[in-house]
Amino acid sequence: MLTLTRHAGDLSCVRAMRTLASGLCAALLLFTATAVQAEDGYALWLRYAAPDAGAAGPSATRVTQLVVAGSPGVPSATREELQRGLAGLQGGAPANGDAVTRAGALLVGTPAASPQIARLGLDLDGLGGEGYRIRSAVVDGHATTVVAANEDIGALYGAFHLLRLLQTGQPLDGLDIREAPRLAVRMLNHWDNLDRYVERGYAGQSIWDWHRLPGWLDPRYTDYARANASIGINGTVLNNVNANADVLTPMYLDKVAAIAGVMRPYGIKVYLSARFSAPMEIGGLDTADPADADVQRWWRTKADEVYALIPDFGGFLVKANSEGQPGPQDYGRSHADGANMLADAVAPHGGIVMWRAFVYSDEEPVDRAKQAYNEFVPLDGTFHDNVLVQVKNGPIDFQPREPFHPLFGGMPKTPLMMEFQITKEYLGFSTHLAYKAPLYEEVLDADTHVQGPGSTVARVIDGSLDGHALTGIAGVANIGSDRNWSGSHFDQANWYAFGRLAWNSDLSSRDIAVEWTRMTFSNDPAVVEPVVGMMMASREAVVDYTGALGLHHVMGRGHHYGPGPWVEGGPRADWTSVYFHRADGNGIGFDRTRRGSDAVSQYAAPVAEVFDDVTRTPEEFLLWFHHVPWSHPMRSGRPLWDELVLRYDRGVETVRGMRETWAGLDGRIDAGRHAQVAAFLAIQQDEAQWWRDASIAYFQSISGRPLPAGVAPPPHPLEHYKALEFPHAPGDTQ
Ligand code: GCW
Repeated sequence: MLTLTRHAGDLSCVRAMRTLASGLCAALLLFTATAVQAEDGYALWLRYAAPDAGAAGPSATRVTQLVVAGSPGVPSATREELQRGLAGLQGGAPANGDAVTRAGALLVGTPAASPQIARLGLDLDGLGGEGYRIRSAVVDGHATTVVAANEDIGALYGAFHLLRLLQTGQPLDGLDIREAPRLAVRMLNHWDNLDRYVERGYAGQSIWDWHRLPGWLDPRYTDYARANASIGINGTVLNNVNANADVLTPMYLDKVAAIAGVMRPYGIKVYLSARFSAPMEIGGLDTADPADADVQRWWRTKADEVYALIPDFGGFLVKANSEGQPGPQDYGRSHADGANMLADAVAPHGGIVMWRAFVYSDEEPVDRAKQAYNEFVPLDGTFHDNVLVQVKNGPIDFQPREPFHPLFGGMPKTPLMMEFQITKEYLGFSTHLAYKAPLYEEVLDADTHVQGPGSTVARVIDGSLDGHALTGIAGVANIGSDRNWSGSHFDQANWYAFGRLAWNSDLSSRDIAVEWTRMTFSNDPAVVEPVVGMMMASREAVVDYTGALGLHHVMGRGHHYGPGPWVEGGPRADWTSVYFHRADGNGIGFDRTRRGSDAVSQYAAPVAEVFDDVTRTPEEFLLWFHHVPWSHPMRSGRPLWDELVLRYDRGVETVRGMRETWAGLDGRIDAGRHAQVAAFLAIQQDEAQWWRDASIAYFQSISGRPLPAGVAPPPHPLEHYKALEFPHAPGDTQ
């Protein structure tokens, strides 16, 4: 469906038509109607839109014939996707064939399924099952684009790569591409409850419609699988890590099996979060002690039952002895005892266990940033072969900026899996535009120095540093039942970028933003450049207006919505803001140096030395590692207090600029998506201002310092901000 864009010219024309009933004007109006489609975001980056009028559109190359070798299952999914994509991009699907018979063909498959591919003798060594080659070749005398892989799933990934080339306007000649993923397990973690409530979800209900499953398979499941396969995601944990044991009952396992059936042709394995006490809750046992023979037998039998229904079931994700969840420590056993017991149950079936390291004890008085390391490092080397320890990117909890988690590099004998958060619990929920790829990139590129320079976090998790074959990465999903999947159009980019970096951690966040923008909005440089500019500035803006220079955990209590630097008291100190920022009349910041909590010593010596030294610590981590006076001189020459205040202002200013840039794109982007983004940016600007005002009001009440010259005072007294309440803010724990 075509809609008219609301150019000023169109409106004046409408006015003129009313008064003059001018036929000429009507013709002009039709003529100037641009091909901006009415869109709601459901298609994600798989819009396969025909070339934009007047812009450098998708590739001019036309595929004349489509040959996808192979039988049902993955090859059918590949064929359907290519047909759909080419039909959209070329304005009509090419002829299907069993073999290449004309120039301009696209040949996709494995040497085993296609004699024509086999005859080309392409070198597919080292690509594994998921890798692929894309080659311009001559097949039986016809110029052909070939997508070849060792296994069908590689061919599907190659097909998506080819579609990406076409969508982003790249020609199909002279191609010689070789791709294989760096990590074995690339997955989403849904924090979705069985009643469809999504913990830290801001995009509606869970997409898993448990009540209607297995009878009703929402077509959305297939589109979910397509979207994930397009970025190389090959696993999904369906339920919340704060798990309900019911998901392991026969009734729910039937539903899980139905979802697995939809995922299978797209190379996506289904996993479940397992509640450690399930043997008691649904198994009738009176203990969940991992050393107990009945408990071990229960899990083995349960694994057998799961695999009988879902032969390619991926395995279990476990949050144990963390934030009130049951676990092996309830019985005096270790995390390794618990993980290994479950690992043994799934091992005969080829399953894995992902055991989370997000732990901090109720009783420990130690700096929370240190606790996971303290608990897990002594267990290094004791986990069974099919266990991955899943570690959040930073030592606290998905803050807008954190230093990398010291466990990366601290457990060389254990494969560590990265856990990023795609949903924006601490970065403005779904209404703030914050492109998270620069955050992911910063962490992956961080150098642990454990084996000298170049020992990056990326090399820890891809196994190359310590020689692990079992490797993985997880992203806490931002997907829900909202029509646009992620709650906001721009949050789709975080899902997209997570998948792309999971496939290849060397990709740059900017290149990913360009790719995504071209596929999601337009190839028009007048759109791509400003949109990418907004995206690339956005995460730093959030850091600035929520608390820069290493401040962390300063948000509202419980729901985590909005500012709350004054939060204190309550059940535990390390759930308060004052615990983390430690502001007093003299200064601010958490002293994690050797003279303080000594968290710095959990890093390798060269890193520890930098973080321990206030003059060498990067300013973005200053208050993470140091308690410094308000007058501390910053590199800008300003005292810390002034710098902090100016950062708050800078954050608000960046959002104002983003809003202006977006307003300038009116008419170049379909009206529906443009309007929603514009409205969300207005919300973001108001809320950035609120964060800034409330934070300055609070910290000024502690520092007692005047605002730098020209800086506007907060419009309300501190008490106003403290009194605001948000009882039904979304996503809070239930
Ligand atoms: O980020 C915090 C969240 C909790 C979450 C927990 C975790 C699933 O506030 O909602 O629980 O981390 O990662 O386990």
